[in-house]
Amino acid sequence: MGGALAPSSSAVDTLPTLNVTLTGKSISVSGAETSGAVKVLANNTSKRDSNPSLFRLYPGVSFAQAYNTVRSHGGDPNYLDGLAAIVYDADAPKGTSSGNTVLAAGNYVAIDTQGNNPAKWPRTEFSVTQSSSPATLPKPKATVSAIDFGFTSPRTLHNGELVQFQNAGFLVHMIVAIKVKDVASANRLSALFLAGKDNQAQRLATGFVSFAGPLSSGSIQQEVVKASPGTYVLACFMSTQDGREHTQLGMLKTIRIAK
Ligand SMILES: [Cu+2]
Repeated sequence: MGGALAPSSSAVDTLPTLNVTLTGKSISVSGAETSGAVKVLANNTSKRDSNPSLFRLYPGVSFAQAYNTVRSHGGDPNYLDGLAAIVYDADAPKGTSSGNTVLAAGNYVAIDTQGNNPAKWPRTEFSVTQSSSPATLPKPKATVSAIDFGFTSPRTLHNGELVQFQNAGFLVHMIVAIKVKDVASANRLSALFLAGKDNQAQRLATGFVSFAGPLSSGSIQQEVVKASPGTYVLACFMSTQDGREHTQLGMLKTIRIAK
């Protein structure tokens, strides 16, 4: 009788696992390096937070080529267009954490993007081969999409549920959630971010959760939501070419996270 009563999250555990080990000084990848849906299992053995990101290099493109192109444009990851895609970017606190994504066959670079100096980010290259029977992602309980320039999502997410975070826009976007005291605070915080008054806005924040770091158009990341119940504002702080943050273009949405 066990099968029918098994929690739906068991589907997550049937995915092939891509292991990413982060020491703070190095990053290494092992396990399922085949195309299709995978569970990215991060093992952070350092004493601080890490931020594993997976970049797929387009055929014939070297890491140096992609890196130098972004660097020569002020670090704007939209300049990866045609060279590489950011397919996964999740926080990895000390210990183990995981998320699901879909890998296409190709050459990849795994980078720990924690810290302010990209030249020092630990990285490693690996390749993903075409699977003859690629796994598919489990059905999420809810989907949050970043678009140009806003979010589509249910009004309420639930702690402990599997949510799909995806970039359905054309530009690179992130999906973070800022916790506030109540809806009135959410409205004030949003008005301040819209006006570009980030420092004042941040004073209203009582917590912060990163659901997805910068992701390229089309990238999908599934995670079990781990956030204390309350009111949150979804936000994207990527910059436009004129220097304004996406929050100033309205990339803000008030949601509730329930038990
Ligand atoms: Cu954005």
